[in-house]
Amino acid sequence: MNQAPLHVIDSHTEGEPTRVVISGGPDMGVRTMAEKARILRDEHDWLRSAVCNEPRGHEAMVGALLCEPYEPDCCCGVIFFNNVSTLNMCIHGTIGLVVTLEYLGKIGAGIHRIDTPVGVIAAELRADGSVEVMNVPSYRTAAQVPVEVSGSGIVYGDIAWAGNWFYLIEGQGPTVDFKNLDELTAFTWAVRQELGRQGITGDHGMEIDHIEVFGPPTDPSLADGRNFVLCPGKAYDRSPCGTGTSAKLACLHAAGKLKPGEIWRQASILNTVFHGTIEELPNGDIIPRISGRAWVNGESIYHFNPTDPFRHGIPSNYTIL
Ligand code: PYC
Repeated sequence: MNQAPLHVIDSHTEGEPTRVVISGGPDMGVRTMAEKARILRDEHDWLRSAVCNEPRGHEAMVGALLCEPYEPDCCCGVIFFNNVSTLNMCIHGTIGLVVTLEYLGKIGAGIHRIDTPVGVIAAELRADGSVEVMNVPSYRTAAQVPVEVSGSGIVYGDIAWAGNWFYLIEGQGPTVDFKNLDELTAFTWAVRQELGRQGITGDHGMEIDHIEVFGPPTDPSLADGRNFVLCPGKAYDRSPCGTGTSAKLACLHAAGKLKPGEIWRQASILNTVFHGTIEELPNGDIIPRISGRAWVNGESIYHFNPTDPFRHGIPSNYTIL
C-alpha cells in the first residue's frame, strides 16, 4: 500500500530542533492525549522513527505530532517524541510548535492552551516573537539522593518532576563546558544507568530519564547558571531544556532559594538562555513559566517509497545480518 506523504515544519528553539508533523499522520479518533500517545507508541512507531531517526533526522531531533485536542478551549493537541520513544512533555518543543503555528497563520500573539499527554499547558506568543510556556505543576520529591557510580564514586542529586523526571547534579562531574561534551555524556549516561540499577525512580516507579549537571554561568550578567542535559536517547539538549529548567526552579523553590516574581536565567551548554519564573500552588507545588525564542528554518514533504528499506528511518536497534 502506498503511504501518504508527511508534511513537516522544522524550527529550533535556542539551538534545539523541533520537527512538527502537520499532516499525513494516523487518525487516532477522539481520545485523551495520553491515550493517543500510547497508540502512537504501540501502533505507529514508524512515524517517530521516520521523523527523528536518520536518514531524515538525527539523535537530537524532537518530533511533535499535531493532533486534535481532547480538552476544551485548546488550540491543538501535541505528542512529542524523540529518537527512542514518546516524551511526556517538551517545553522547547512547545515553543517551536507555537512559532510553527504562527508561521502557518493558525495563531497570533496572545495566550493559547495546548493539550498534552500530561495535562493542558498554556503558551503566550508575545509581540516580540518570544514565547512563554506555563508548564504543568512541578515539584521536588527528594534532595541530595546518593547514587554510586563506577569511576565517579558517590554522586548526589535532587529528584524532580516537571513534565519529565529529572536527576539534578550540582558541583560534581565534568565541568559544564562545550569542550567536555563527551565526558559529560559518559558521566550522565553512567548516572542514569545506575539510577535504574539501584531502583531510584520518580513517583510510581517512573524511570528518571533526564540527567542534568549544573555549573556556573560563563557570563553572570547574562545567566545565573549553565547546564548540560542528557535526554532519554543519549543526545544532549542544545537548549537549556524547558522541563529541565522547570525542574531546577522546583528545586530552588523547595530549597527556599526562589520566590514568585524572581527570575532564574538558565544558560545551556551552547550559552543560549531561557528565563524562568514560578507561581506557587496551595499544595506547595509550583507552576514554572519558561520563556525563550524559536525560529522556523525548514519545511519538507516526506515520501515513503516501498522499495526504500529506510523509508521509516534506520532503527536505533539496527543490526547488520
Ligand atoms: O525543553 O523540555 C524540553 C526538552 C525535553 C527534552 C528536550 N527538550
